This record gives sequence, structure tokens and C-alpha cells, in this order.
Amino acid sequence: MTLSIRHDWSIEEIQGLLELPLMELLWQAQNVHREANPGYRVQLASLLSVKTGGCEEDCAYCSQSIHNSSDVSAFEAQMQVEPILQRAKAAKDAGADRFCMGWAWREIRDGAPFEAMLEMVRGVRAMGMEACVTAGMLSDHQAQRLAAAGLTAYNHNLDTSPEHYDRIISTRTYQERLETLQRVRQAGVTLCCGGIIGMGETLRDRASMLQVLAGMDPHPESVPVNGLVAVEGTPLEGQAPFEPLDLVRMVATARILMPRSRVRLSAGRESMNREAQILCLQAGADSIFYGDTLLTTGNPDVDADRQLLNDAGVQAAWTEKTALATAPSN
Ligand code: SAM
Ligand code: DTB
Ligand code: SF4
Repeated sequence: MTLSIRHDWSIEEIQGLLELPLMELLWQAQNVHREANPGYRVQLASLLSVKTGGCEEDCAYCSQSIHNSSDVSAFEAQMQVEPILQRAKAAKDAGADRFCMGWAWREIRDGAPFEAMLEMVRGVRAMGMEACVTAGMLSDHQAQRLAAAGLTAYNHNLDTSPEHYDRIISTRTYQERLETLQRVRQAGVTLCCGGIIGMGETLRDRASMLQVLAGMDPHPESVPVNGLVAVEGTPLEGQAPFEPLDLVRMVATARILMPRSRVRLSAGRESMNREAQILCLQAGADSIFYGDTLLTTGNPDVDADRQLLNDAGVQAAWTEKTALATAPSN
């Protein structure tokens, strides 16, 4: 089978995939996944919050917004490069292949914390790991400096569909998100861009978000699929839990739409049983966040994840895939 890479999916086509009988959807996703990822390798990415809380944006799901009243402990290590690199080394020793660092900022500002960020990126790359940063909006010049420091990927999510977006965030527009992504792409850094389910969106919203992602050329090299972690103190704290099989469907559909991207099974695994997580791997997820915490919330512990991968019969992947996905299609 030759994988066809398309950027012109309609919302109806994508919704049609999301609505397929589960077995049929899994079969289609499996065919794509086996071709794109022989051997079912899964990338292990560790996540660390370098600057926690105090963010000016009002994202309704986020514990770190000043507009919400969640209790997050401020881990102020943004100027301290060494402790962060020690955490990166520990992640590498535990088997991680990618180290992702988060700053709860509306946008990056120039100055000492940004210089420290560049040092952290250089240090992680020098250890032989991929380095990913998520820190809000940035300028062209900042994107270029991150690229020069060796940054592998910049994470900036769409979060939801353009239609549902206004119910989730008011302080930053969808268009601003797309412009940030464009700046990252132009600087030659790969994109990590995905979204969240379980925030009261419709099936059409899910299809619409996937359409924006699949419409990007090239596709984002990494597509995180998050299930909402309903954090106390956020406007979404009372949201009904997402249905794990819906996350399986999102992963499978993302895999069909973006055959060569890494589809990253991200937040929400703590509210899924092992079998649902294994279904996500079967549906085409080829990366997980690995380590006991995400940014401010929990994640399955390392031993449980080793056991999970072992029981699923999949191996950890190494870095060769990012380069493959970066090549523009046709
Ligand atoms: N300020 C940066 C930004 O928004 O780009 C930094 C990190 S932000 C926390 C990264 C992403 O994590 C968000 O865009 C969102 O998709 C996801 N996320 C944050 N809180 C979440 C939650 N409670 N449940 C699920 N996903 C979440
Ligand atoms: C992404 O899409 N998910 C990760 C990563 N990118 C930065 C973050 C998940 C955060 C979950 C909530 C928390 O721990 O605060
Ligand atoms: Fe700030 Fe990012 Fe949280 Fe939004 S998701 S409030 S931008 S840290």
C-alpha cells in the first residue's frame, strides 16, 4: 500500500471517519499505521514545567491561568539551567527520547529567562534527545534563535475547532495561534500541534479541528491528542469525563489523516484503563508522555508504562522519524 498524503479533507469526510463502526475505523487506521510505523515503535517523551502558573491567558481548561483559581505550586526554576538539565538526564536514563519543557507564558519575552531557555535547549540536544518547548506566542526572531539553539519542536495547540474556540479562550485568537505556528515552521523548527477532547465540543467540532491540522502542509510532525483533565478551580472542573473510546476514535482518525505524523497520546491517560490505552496504540498512537507528571497534573508512573508497552508488545522508538515527517509532500 502506498500512503496517500492529503491536505484537502472535508469536515464531512472526517466526521464520516469519526463515525465509522469502531472495528472498521480501527482496521483503516491499522493499515495506515502498519505502513507508516513498521514494528509499532512508540516514542517516550518526558514533560517538565519550567515555569508554572501565573499565566495571563484565560484558557478554560488550564490550572495555570491567573483567571482560574486552581492550586498550582510555583516551581520557579526558569533561571536555573542545571536543575532542568539534571531532570532531562534522569528522563533520558529512564528511557525517554524527547524532553519537553513548558513555560506558562502568554508569549516569550526577550531577556534572562529566554536566554536560560536557549541554554536548556542546547543542553538537552547535547544529551542526544529531541528537545521540545511550549511557551505561548513568539516573534520571528525568537523562533530563529530557538532553531539556532537546536530546538527540535515547538508545541502550540489549536486546542479545539475554530467554531468552539470562543467558548474556551477569549484572550488569544485562533488566528494568532495559526500565526505562531507559521513562525515556528518558517524558522525550520518542527511543529507539535494538536488539541483536547471533552470540553463540551460536538463531533463536528472534533472533525473541524482535525481538518485544520490535516490542512497544514506539511502536516505537523507531532499531533498531541489530549483528553481533558478537569482541574478543580477551572471553569471546566465540572465537565463530564470524556469517553475513552472517543479518544481512540480521535487517534485513529488523526492517524488516517496524517499518516506520517507522530500521534501523541497525551493528557487524560490516568482516566483510561490499560486496555483503552492499548487500543489507542493499536489505533495509531506512536508516542506517549512518559513520567509521573505532565505539567501540573498526574500521569501513569514509569513502571506502569513500561509494563503497558511490554504487555502491548511495542518497543520504544528513537529519533529517526521526525526527519521523515518533515519532508513536504508532493
Ligand atoms: N502557555 C503555553 C501554551 O499554551 O502554548 C504552554 C503550555 S499549555 C499548558 C500546552 C497545552 O496543554 C495546551 O494548549 C492544552 O492543549 C494542553 N492542556 C493544558 N491543560 C490541559 C488539561 N487540563 N487537560 C488537557 N489538556 C491540557
Ligand atoms: C500537550 O498537548 N499536552 C501536554 C503538552 N502538550 C505540553 C500538556 C498536558 C497538560 C495537562 C494538564 C497539566 O498537567 O497541567
Ligand atoms: Fe497559559 Fe498555556 Fe495555560 Fe493557556 S494553556 S492559560 S496559555 S499556560
